[in-house]
Amino acid sequence: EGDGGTAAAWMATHRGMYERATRHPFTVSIRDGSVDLAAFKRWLGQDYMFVREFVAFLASVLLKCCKQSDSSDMETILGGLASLSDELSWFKKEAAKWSVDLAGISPLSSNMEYCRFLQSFDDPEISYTVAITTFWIIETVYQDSFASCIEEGNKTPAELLGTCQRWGSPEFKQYCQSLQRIADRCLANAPPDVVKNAEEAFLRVLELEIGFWDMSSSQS
Ligand code: HMH
Repeated sequence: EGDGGTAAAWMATHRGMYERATRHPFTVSIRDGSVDLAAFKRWLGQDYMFVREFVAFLASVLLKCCKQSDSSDMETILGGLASLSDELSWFKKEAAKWSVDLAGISPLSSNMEYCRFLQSFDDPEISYTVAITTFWIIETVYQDSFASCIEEGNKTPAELLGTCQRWGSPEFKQYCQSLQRIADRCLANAPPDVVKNAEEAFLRVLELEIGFWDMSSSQS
């Protein structure tokens, strides 16, 4: 599973960056139980705003997919888009539980930077291959990060387990693996310049994810 494809090859080539994104001090602190709850609440509010922008990004990926026509990827992407509806409800419920006022939040600069990157995919010139690869790695960083918080030996605080299970569950992992198969197939058929752009987008996501965790851990 996931072996032999371009996606797995990039995760290996860029191992250092990948691990900085998926074993960040913020998620490591969740796993070892030392997490600062103010930081967690900051993450929650900022990620709610991010996910709203992510809905629009996914709509742009879906549109590119539909225009490609010759693929059965549509159902996977549409399923992902549909599940964001539930995710937004979850954020509202979780915010209420932590007394985070979602209406009063403004995006911090790393979040705005990430959202601008997502908005850049509205450009019809950006290919489906680059967009689906970007989508795959965005989801995978969360999957890997939160799965590590529920691995054996974790000391994750009980009140954070629900959050970790949302992205750390076996179902979410399977979904990420479906996205990886789609990305690998697209990359295998793409011309070299498109593959290069996809790799750049892959690295940019890792950088933006690290910035997002940094922003959550410490107000800057
Ligand atoms: C910043 N990256 C960020 N937020 C998310 N919710 C995901 C990835 C995964 O959906």
